[in-house]
Amino acid sequence: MSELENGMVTIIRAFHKYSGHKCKLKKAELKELINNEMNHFIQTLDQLFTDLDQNGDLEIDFPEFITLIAMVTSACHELFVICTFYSTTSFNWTEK
Ligand SMILES: [Ca+2]
Repeated sequence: MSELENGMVTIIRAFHKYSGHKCKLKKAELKELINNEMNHFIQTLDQLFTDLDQNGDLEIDFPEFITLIAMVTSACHELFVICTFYSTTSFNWTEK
């Protein structure tokens, strides 16, 4: 498998590691997943859980979970692009 395909499998495995056979994450399970697997990217949970739970069943199914992964990956990509830009230019933070 390619590196990208391996990444997709890793996301699926992480979801099922915490959701188990029911394929849905309760808030405590999502908190455990974030604390153990994404603690460098996500610090708060309460509002995030409400925003992710699109159907309001107080659980996070895989489509709702993959929305979280897409949002965090997109934010990381934007940060990566900004960091790459500033590390490859002679930008001076003290210039006005
Ligand atoms: Ca839900």
